[in-house]
Amino acid sequence: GIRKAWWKEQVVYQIYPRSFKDSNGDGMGDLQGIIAKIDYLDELGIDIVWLSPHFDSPNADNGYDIRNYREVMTEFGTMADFDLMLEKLKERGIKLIIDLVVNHSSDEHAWFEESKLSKDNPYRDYYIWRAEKDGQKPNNWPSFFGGSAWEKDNTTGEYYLHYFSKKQPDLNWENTKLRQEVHSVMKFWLDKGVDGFRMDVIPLISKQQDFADMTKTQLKNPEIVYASGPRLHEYLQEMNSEVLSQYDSVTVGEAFGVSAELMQRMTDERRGEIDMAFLFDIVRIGRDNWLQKEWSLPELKALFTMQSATDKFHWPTVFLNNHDNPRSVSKFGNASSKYRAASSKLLALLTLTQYGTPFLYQGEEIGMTNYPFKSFEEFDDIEIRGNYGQILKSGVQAETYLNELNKSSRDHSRTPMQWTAENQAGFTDGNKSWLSVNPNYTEINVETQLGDTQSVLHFYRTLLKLRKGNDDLIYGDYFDILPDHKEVFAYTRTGEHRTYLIVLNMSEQLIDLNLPENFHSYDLIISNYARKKNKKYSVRPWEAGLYCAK
Ligand code: ISL
Ligand code: CA
Repeated sequence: GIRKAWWKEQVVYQIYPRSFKDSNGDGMGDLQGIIAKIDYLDELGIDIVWLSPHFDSPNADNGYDIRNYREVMTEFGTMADFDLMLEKLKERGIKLIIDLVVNHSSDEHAWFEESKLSKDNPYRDYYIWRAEKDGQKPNNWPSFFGGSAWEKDNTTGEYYLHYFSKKQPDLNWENTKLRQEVHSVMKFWLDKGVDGFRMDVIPLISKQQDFADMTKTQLKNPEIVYASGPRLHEYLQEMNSEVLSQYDSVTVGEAFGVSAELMQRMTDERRGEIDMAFLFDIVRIGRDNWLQKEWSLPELKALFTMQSATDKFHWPTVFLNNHDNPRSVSKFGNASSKYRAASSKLLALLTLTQYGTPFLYQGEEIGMTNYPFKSFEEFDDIEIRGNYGQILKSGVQAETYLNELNKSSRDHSRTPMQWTAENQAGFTDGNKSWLSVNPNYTEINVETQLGDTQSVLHFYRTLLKLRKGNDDLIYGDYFDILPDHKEVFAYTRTGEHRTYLIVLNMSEQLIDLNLPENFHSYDLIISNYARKKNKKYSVRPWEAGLYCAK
């Protein structure tokens, strides 16, 4: 059977620190704000916090551009605040994993300041420099944040590589000294008691050394070329043997650009690389770069079946939301006032009864929705600012692009956490936040839901309690019983002691389900509707039910 592990049984909650809670009224979230909310996290019942980057950064990409790996971003507080937060979390038995962003650093990192000084500087090879070629850039590789992946630096007249913004130069993992620096940073935080890492775009760290131009087809999804470097497994195995294997830690890699096969290799426990990975096929279903196309429920179900049909050496992650994707209730549920609560609960049941480690995102537990952006100026995201000009120059109408951004922009999930119906949703005591609060905070906020046993928040708490220590739900075999149904997602989890049936109507229709006779004897455990018992399973709009065989 599968090898049991704490990180396979527990639920992770992602905190985006700048938008979680502001403690000093400057409109920017901070670590003291997180400390103030640890009781809330404890009562919610999550087990692990994944903290998005808290390190010193000029914030070109909201902290995913690190200037000092051993210091806390001044806007977020001090190292003493970090230590206190870690101590308080541990007191409650809550683990902490932090964000390891080592495919690139900030261009303001001391290493880069040195590296760009001269071609023979000892830090030159910490980054990837190439000379001009026939008056051109070294090749046609693109940046994800617009334009070329090469930026010319006038001091030496050479170009440096940056897959993301030019303020995020890629680190050169070919350089053993650089790899040792990364290992040392990892030990610094693990020795403080951190429980592991989420590894930012980790498949991109090995570069194709021929730096050949990409073909037109490759240019459509450059991440596929970037994620197929020759030494990725070697670097991960070295990181594991040099660092991770010496701690009881967990690692989850952002499997950006990798195929399911490559992901399987990276997370095969026999290979000693990383424990888990985020595949984006589910959370980005229907996405074609910035376009959000239609998708069908059978397509979504097939992805869940694929990732759970794994052997005992692998373990998937389950998530519908993070800081790079729109709000799950707006993408997968129904954000209308009529069905928002019901569909948020349905997504809670889906996420917390699927096969794999669930990752919740701040605000998902109260059903926060996308933000009504009215103009490009309202967006903060460097990915939009960097690409906007190119996209409009390519002939895309401004309102078309704005309409698409209102479906898929990363900023939807970055608006401040909604704590109360008061000023700035109780996120800050100040009179403005770094990114505007969603105007629906008066109806959707923690405080309103805390006292309401029918709230989304209460539903998450109940499910988290029900799931804790329930090996049948956690390790039970997964089986989709209606893979072709267009509106209903119904599956079983069969453990050693109990079989559970989960029935989710992901539509606004009332549907008569002809479930196999044997399911009619199942007991209802929890539903998002006050259900009357009846012979057939007629499921109401966005109805979600968890049943258990006697
Ligand atoms: O798909 C994407 C690129 O178009 C983005 O969602 C994102 O850049 C990608 O998933 C990688 O994300 C990670 O690395 C980025 C950072 O901006 C993201 O916030 C981080 O999650 C660069 O560090
Ligand atoms: Ca603050």
